[in-house]
Amino acid sequence: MKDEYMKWFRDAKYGLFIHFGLYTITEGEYNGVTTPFNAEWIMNHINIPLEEYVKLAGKFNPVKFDAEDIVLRAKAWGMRYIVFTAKHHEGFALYHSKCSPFNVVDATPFKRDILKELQLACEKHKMPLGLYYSQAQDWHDPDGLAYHRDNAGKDFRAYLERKCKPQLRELLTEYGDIAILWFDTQLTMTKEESRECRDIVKELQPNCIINGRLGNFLGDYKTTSDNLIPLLPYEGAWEIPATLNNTWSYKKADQNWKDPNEIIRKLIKIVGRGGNYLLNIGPYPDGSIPEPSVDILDAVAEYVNANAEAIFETKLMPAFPYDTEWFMLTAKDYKLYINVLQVPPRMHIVTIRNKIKRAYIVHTKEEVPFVQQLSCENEGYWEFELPDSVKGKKHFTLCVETEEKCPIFEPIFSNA
Ligand code: FHN
Repeated sequence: MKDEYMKWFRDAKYGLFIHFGLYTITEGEYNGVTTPFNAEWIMNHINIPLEEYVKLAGKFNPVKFDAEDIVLRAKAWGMRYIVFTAKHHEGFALYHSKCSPFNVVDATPFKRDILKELQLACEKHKMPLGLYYSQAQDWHDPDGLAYHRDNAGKDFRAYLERKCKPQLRELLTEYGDIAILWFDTQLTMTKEESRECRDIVKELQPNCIINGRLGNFLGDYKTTSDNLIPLLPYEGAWEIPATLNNTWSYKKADQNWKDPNEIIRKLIKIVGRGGNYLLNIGPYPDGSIPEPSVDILDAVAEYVNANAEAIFETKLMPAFPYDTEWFMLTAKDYKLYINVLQVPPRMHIVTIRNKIKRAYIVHTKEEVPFVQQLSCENEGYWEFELPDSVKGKKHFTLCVETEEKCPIFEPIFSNA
């Protein structure tokens, strides 16, 4: 297959995004002002002058940052890859960059190469590591772009040559195998400029996957808008970056955490439509993970780990014709998974024509008796007799093995 190097990504389905930088230590507040927007944008949004902002580096000392703990947690949460902010729009490198002293080793009392620690922990535990890199925006470099600002007098080419391209080379030569280069906010980058970034990645690590936000349609897969799930199944690899509250880096004022059930629902919806869910944490200034994030991801993990076969290595399938509240479907060859999100009074599905071979509860492997017939409206109709073990359960998954390779749904409206 032409894009065989992407297979692991398409199968992975669920990843951990980590936003960590100097912005983290503000917790979304600076000199008594709370930013109204994402905390990692605080410099831009509340106009912190650069000479003030760089002083944050002197306070950056996340002594509780524990790369191995994060990787092990991600594994326990069922996640299959990590994407870490090597450099966000603020311009600060979370690794020991030789081409800019504005980095975690040279500019902070912490002096540890956070990315190196994460790389080693990921290698030890076989966790693919992706790097977020803000390729166009850089609020520290005089020629880096900034959204909401006049960039007219800047020499973007100079920034590309002086910082962006050399840093990409560092990241791709000094930190082992990089699974994904996760670019973000192309702004006015030309096709040629995006192409130059792509070429560096592919020259140094041909199997490194590039996300769609490189811009100019030069990525290897589509990155959707933040937190936006496509309505329909989408062919080709895609991924949605998403938050657990309303910000990416930690923000004290944002305690609007999502319910684990909502995350489970979104995960299944995304997977059923053929995508990956890249779910974010923003560590505290001391480097530890906020308890609410841990609580949510622990709760989601119970579902993910018990029903892993219905989530991972699944494949794109046609849209089910009804908007179902109580279940969502995922599929593999010859298998349809009915991910039950709210136990219905009667477990039945219409508009489905496949022939059932057997049905079982995924987490217990119990066989489930079924009836397969035509409904009184002459539609394909399945009904299942649920075992006592799932009665009263919030979520569970039923696997239906079918004679046919793919699900066959009937259209609701047809002239035939
Ligand atoms: O501006 C960034 C934002 O801070 C965050 O990193 C997200 C993650 O997808 N990307 C940009 C906005 O889309």
